[in-house]
Amino acid sequence: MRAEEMITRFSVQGKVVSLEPYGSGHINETYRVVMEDGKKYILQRINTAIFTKPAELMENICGVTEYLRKKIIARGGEPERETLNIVPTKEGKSYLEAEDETCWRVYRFIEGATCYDEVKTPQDFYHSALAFGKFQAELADYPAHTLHETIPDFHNTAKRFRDFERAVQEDKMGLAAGVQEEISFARERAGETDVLGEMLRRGELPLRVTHNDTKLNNIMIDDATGEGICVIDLDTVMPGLAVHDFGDSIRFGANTAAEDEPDVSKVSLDLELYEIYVKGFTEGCAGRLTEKELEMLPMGAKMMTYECGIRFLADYLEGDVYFKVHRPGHNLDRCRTQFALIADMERKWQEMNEIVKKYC
Ligand code: ADP
Ligand code: GN1
Ligand code: MG
Repeated sequence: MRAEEMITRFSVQGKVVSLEPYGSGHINETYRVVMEDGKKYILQRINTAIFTKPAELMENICGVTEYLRKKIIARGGEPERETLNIVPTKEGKSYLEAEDETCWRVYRFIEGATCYDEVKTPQDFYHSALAFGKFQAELADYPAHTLHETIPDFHNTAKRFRDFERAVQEDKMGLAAGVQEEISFARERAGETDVLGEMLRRGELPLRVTHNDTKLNNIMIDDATGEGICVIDLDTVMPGLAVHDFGDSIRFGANTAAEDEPDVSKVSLDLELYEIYVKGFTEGCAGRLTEKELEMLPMGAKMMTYECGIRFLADYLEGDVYFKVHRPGHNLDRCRTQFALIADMERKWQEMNEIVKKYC
């Protein structure tokens, strides 16, 4: 098996005992590897169709994890568990570019912690909020200009909308006729897609070093203490908006249904979880969020949900070329849950804003 051959080219000892696909990420190919000395690793094939400049991507990750490691050591934490630890190749490189041009990397496996695909207890969600907020606070002084933009315009929702419209016009798979309701739903809200971008350009919202993919399964929760021990999936750490980091967590974690639930009647915004996240995130950011950022938190939640919705729908129309799918119509189900969640946010808009005011 290819992955088995790849792991031996990194600085690991002895033979492979087991190697199996792992996790539920939509982008990279991830494997959990156990070696005969008992050490465990995460081996990933980087999706180079999406991350077209792996050298720059890994430069970002090395920079950010080294920076975090120093902070963790300074506060007496455990650098082995509180940030990702890159295992170099046998040549000492941070990733491997194989002869067939596939790219691979290895992290030490973080033991005694779990990534959840759904909120099991409100406490877990609170701790994830605290950890994502703290992640941003710890990177507040990171030299942002040294970070490469791994996916240009990643959270440029207005551009995402134009890309979506192109997918509708091209209608490569002939599927557009069957999703007119969803297309209309997206178009009716097109006027909101540049609100946050405009505020950024006008200097009303600050550009910060953000994670940009803050869903619950990108955080490891310590099995013993329940704390958010490590923020993972650092592929999209780039300058961005704090409200987007807040918003993506709400989109994924404060939904009463899974991201890909086929029965949209199960979808709604859980206001209790929403409030817990507002509390944890603002605490984690340690007073750094400006008044405008706080005010725009609900908009961040709505726009991240909208953006994901149109991205899933565009991918459905393009023949599932971006997100991994596990059944026909998977991306359409994902789109529908996002749109149902937006409809519920619109119903609860006033409450969403009032909750934020409590923490201002
Ligand atoms: P993707 O970009 O595909 O989402 P991730 O980097 O998030 O890839 O990894 C996928 C899953 O692998 C995570 O959700 C988590 O369960 C697991 N994982 C990733 N890195 C580690 C690690 N260092 N230790 C333990 N588990 C990990
Ligand atoms: C992808 O890599 P993963 O599964 O954590 C995607 C995010 C989406 C998310 C939707 C690089 O995240 O932008 O919000 O799926 N990552 C990339 O679940 O496109
Ligand atoms: Mg992930």
